[in-house]
Amino acid sequence: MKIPKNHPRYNSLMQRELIEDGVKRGIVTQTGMIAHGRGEAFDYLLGEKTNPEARKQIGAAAAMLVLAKRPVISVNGNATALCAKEIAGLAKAIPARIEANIFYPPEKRRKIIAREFAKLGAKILGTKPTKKIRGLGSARSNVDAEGIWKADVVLVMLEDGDRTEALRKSGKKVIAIDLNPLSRTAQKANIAIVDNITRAVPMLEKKAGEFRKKGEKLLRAKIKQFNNKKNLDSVLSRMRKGNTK
Ligand code: PTJ
Repeated sequence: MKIPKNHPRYNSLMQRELIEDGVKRGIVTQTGMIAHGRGEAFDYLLGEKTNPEARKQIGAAAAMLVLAKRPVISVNGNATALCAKEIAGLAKAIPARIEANIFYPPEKRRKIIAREFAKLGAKILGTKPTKKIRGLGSARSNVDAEGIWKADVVLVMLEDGDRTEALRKSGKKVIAIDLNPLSRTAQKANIAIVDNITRAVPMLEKKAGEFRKKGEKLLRAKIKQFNNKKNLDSVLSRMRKGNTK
């Protein structure tokens, strides 16, 4: 379907098309459509815009990514379908490695995801995972020895479950992008960005570019000032008040 650019719900409809197309091309698991619908509902409650809390969260996250020694951006099917190009741009700006990590079979989807990034000139990890993150029963535990396994900071997006907790238990810092402020992922992350990945990733790229020119002291201060729980509480009260356009 050709969506006219001036359609009031253009962005939202475009995202549906990308997910549908991703399913057809084997990038997105069918359950990814349910995850997307859940995200749409939360995004609606946020007025489908980046709110002041998210701006703070993005600032702290960009500082953490720029200061990291081995940052890794973890991508699944939905993230790839919605914004592979923007993720590749963010990885360059930090700089960070990208690793495919999926929950649902088939495992060959890791290769399909890697091919999508290869088309954009980005070589990613995760097609031959040899290490396992402890405490996870799912395929999400399978990680690349040179990627998530050795990472000090991992950026996860568009997933809920127990991975953030397991990554933190293994000594890593976790930044999560999740539209649900109540999800386990958002609650357990060091920094949760409650925003749509299609808006948050380009903003993170911009901030990371700016922060690379700043001193370490200022970036450390940004992280120190940040309080994940306080920000999530503030997002929740914004949603309850009704933040529609
Ligand atoms: O790893 P894969 O490719 O096998 O796919 C895994 C999915 C995405 C299917 C799986 O992780 C899943 O079922 O996720 P959940 O439990 O539905 O969690 C997805 C979370 O992402 C929910 O909290 C949604 O609100 C949120 N979400 C959905 N769309 C977006 C989003 N957050 C940010 N931006 C979005 N566009």
